[in-house]
Amino acid sequence: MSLPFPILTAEEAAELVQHGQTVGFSGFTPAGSPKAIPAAIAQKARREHEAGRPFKIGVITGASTGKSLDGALAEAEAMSFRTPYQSNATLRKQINTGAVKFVDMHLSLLPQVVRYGFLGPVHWAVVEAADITPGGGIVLSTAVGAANTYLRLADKILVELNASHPATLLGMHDIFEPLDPPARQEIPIFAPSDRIGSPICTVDPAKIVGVVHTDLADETGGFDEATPVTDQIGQNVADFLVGEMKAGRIPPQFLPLQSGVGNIANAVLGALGRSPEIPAFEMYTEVLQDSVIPQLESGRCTFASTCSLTLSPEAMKKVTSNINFFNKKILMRPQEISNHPEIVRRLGIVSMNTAIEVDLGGNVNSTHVMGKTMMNGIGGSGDFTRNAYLSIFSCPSTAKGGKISAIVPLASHMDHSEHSVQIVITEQGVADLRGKDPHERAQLIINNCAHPDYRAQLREYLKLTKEGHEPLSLSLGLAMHRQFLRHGDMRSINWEEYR
Ligand code: 0RQ
Repeated sequence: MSLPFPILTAEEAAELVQHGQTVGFSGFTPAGSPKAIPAAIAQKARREHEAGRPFKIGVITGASTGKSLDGALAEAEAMSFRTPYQSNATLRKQINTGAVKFVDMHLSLLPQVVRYGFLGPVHWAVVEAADITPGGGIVLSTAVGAANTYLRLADKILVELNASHPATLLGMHDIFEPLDPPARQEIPIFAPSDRIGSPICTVDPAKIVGVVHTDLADETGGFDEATPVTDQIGQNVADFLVGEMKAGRIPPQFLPLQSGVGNIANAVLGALGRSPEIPAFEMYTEVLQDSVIPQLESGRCTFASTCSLTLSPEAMKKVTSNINFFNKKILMRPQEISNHPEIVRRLGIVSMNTAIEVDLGGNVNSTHVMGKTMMNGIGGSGDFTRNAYLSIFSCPSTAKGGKISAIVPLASHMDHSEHSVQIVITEQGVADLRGKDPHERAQLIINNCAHPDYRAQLREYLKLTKEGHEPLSLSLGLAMHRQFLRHGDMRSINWEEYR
């Protein structure tokens, strides 16, 4: 089918993007992110810099992206502003030196923040598509992210038509964008498989200024091999959920699951799939990782609503080679819907996210190492945690070979407060914080989740903080962090040194 749009090379498309403009890119994680155009924009930035001219753009995406987008643009020093989430090592460094301004945002909020105009105008939508019609119908590829909003709001559109994603992905997306207040109504999703929108994004064809043909696989990384620690965390989560079913707090047909990204999340889902006592389950989540694909095939997972298919090339091949099956099992939604608090609360989701550190009050830091160094961002973890039926945080009890305890007196940065965090799980065990006061919480977290190397010193801290509703010492709360920065190891702290 011939298209009425100019067919451009990636370089020609990049030439159109000007210094100082804001670009909304499709994708959510490396899945569905454009590749050729951002890489060409990075090349253009290098040329401009060599010619002594400034060239930086504002980059808004769905979540993290791949090496051709965040990687290439960061290496070319072509980004002035970035939101809402990232996971690229070069960009992370630039954020932490202040070279790139980064706004860490709840992913469900991003599309409305853009619509409300809080981030200024979006000059370009650059989206990856599996198919496009002459009338401006766009079949997105392996994610929706916030692409539907960028396509509608942007002044101009560039499309990467990627032959590596089959046009048969048509039907796997459900595009729905709420109206803004005061006209907003309910989002009519009552089960993870409910379809409420359109399988395509429809745009004014006059806004499409170019189509770039590509044939590039998503730049998704693999996972680290499971370790005894990650396996044990997964097992502890599965055992906890079985206990909740037996106690009648999870219904026999189970509740929809959300799971974060990364090694821990992948291991947890693997363990849930293997657990014979957990019935077949549905997912209402933002990221579908490799471990869910065999579970969809075997029927352990009966349906997955997601925002992206963050799959390795091998797992993606399984999906595309059996697309008729997976088209009935997977639905991709905009992040505004996949992460929407209204739906998370209504469906009674069991949320499972990963912490960097948890404090004795049950507050969770998901984003900043030693309180100041940005790791990735809050992502969707807050959207789900605050509204889940059961909100679980898991992490290994220690990091960096045992030199850092993930259980600390006071979180050095706070993303999820004690009011939202219900269950903490490490390889050591489970702290169920529901209905517990702050002193009970602290005892449970130390006894059940802290590594044995740290239990005695955490108990000493508690002894020093008996008074008050919260077990807090203003002078000692961050002493274990200071101990690490001073001595390279949080263990064997002498509390007197920090009084
Ligand atoms: O460092 O990479 O140098 O080895 O953090 O940690 O244990 O491999 O775990 O891959 O699951 O990532 C919280 C970062 C965990 C992630 C986080 C160091 C550790 C290692 C990675 P290395 P692991 P994971 C869905 C929902 C926030 C967003 C979210 C995350 C590296 O899960 O970004 O949940 N979550 N979104 O050594 C110093 C500590 C540490 C530490 C871990 N206490 N101190 N370093 N690390 N704990 C996603 C989206 O919304 C898109």
